[in-house]
Amino acid sequence: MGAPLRVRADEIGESENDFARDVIAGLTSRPKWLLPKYFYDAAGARLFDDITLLPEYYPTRAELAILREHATDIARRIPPGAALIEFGSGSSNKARTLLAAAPAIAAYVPVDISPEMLAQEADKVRQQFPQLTVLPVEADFTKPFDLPEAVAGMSRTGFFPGSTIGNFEPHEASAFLRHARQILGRGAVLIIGVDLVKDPAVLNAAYNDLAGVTAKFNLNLLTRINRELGANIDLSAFCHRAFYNSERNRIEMHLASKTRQKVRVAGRMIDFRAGETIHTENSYKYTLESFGALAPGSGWSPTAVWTDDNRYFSVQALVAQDD
Ligand code: AVI
Repeated sequence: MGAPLRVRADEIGESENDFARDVIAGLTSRPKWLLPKYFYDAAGARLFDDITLLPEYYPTRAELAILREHATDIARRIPPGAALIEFGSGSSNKARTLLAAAPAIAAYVPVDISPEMLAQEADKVRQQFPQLTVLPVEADFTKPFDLPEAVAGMSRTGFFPGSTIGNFEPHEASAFLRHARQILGRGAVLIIGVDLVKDPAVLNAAYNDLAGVTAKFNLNLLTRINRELGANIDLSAFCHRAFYNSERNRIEMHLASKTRQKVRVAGRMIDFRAGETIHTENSYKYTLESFGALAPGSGWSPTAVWTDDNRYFSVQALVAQDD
């Protein structure tokens, strides 16, 4: 593989412009939209951590239960001496659960866009596993990035928990799987968390928690736009809306304008009709069959599936198809 990733100062400037460009593109479209990757500024990342602890938000608990209960079986799918590459590592909780069950893993490569989170979580992993080589890579995992030189000769196992794949449109999910196949190379394994279709009441509750944390997480996107793009959006004039769209097997999150209003964002005036929404996120839910059909068309062969007792969530092992 290539040289270790280096971030250039002009790339940092570029990403700020990306934010302005994407927000203007989304708010001047009909229907209006914003990209969910922008939820995760420092406050958004903290709110997401709070979401994972909510009684209604089952995915994190269900996935951790699967990783714990089937740890030995999952670890058996990972070749000895492999490097574990985590896409969008965030909190290292799940990786540490997997690493504890798979002592033959030689290196852990968390890939994340937030340098603070990377450094903090890498330290936790080093403390718990002093023998393990930990090689953090600061990068947007959805774009091409170089793996550290040190893992060049190792077999690679990707780790993509949390059903983050569900936040991609199906064609993007397929493109991501191909991209992961490309980065991980021949003979790779991918351990991926995939949230499952279930009773809409369970899904609707998970994204409309009684404590209002998901609403804060959604509205924080407007706070970020105000702060970073010199906007004047009145947060009290918008409300959180989340619902399960059963035709498309996805939770949709929106921010709804309570009134007819105009806001200024990066020097532009944006009009809202009363009730008009900004579509901020989709969270796709798969059946075992629908994910089982997506993977083979995207460079991977499914080899094992584990679920929790409720069959709310799945962890799946895929192996790379040969070129
Ligand atoms: C990160 N992602 C998998 C979460 C989800 O469930 O789609 C993001 C989230 N949005 C609202 N609550 C949680």
